[in-house]
Amino acid sequence: MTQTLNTLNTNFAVPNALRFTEAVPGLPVAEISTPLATASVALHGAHVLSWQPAGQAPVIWVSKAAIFELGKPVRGGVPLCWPWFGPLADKPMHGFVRTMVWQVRGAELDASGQLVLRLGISDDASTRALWDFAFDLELVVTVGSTLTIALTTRNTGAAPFSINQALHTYFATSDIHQTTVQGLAGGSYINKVQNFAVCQQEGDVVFTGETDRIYTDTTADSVIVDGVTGRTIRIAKQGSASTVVWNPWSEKEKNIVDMAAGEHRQMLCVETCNAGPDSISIPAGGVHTLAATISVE
Ligand code: TA6
Repeated sequence: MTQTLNTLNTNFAVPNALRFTEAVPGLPVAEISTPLATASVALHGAHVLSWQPAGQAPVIWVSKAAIFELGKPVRGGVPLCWPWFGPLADKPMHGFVRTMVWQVRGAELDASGQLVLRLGISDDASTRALWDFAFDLELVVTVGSTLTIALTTRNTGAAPFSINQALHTYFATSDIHQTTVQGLAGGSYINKVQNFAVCQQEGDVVFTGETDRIYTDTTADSVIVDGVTGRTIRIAKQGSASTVVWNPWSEKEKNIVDMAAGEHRQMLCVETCNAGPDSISIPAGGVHTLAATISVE
């Protein structure tokens, strides 16, 4: 059942902090504005589209060419990949929840003035056709001077299941050539641009070409350093054993219809995941939460 804009504003608007608008007709967006930060979250995909703590430049990147259309993923923000990551036979890339319309379950200001928004979905005939399990998913977005995104999976069926998942977060940066990622040194990664070869990370991650890597067996924080402004963005995580780092670079970018020319220079993805070999098994009745807390230092 789709929640209309009217219903959403009547039931969930928070005075001086949250109201619902539409990105395009039929695609509601929670617009959050508090003294701590502004943010927006589309109900389509439970997709965080922006977050800007007070006094900072935007932290999250969305393409100028992004497409806002029912059933199409948005290029940028924080797409949710679930219950698989990447391609799977003839099924939708990165799973099916990033193109579903989620329900708002609650919204409130907490004691420290953070806006807490709860969205959810559960299995239906369309999800059963792609993946035959009973589930409930809840995304809690906590918007303040930090941003926390927590995705809780509940197995509501009688059979166990396994998932891969990602908070596929696109970050804004001044110039990818002068951007590094700290926190992954010494770890190993699956290099998707070298035929899935397993490689070892030496030092910080630097970007000199197409980069598409699954860092496995890591629970460490990642820190993005913008070498132009000196700004650092820390991503701390929970319930996550892998981190994906992605930049399509100039050639791949040309094949991405919803990315404008040259935009790869101002973005990178550092994704809080359970990807590749890091799958999560959830028994009947079991629960798992994947979470990232993003802060600007
Ligand atoms: O997370 C990196 C990745 O899996 C890449 O391989 C790349 O294709 C990207 O996601 C974007 O996927 P999308 O389906 O959103 O175009």
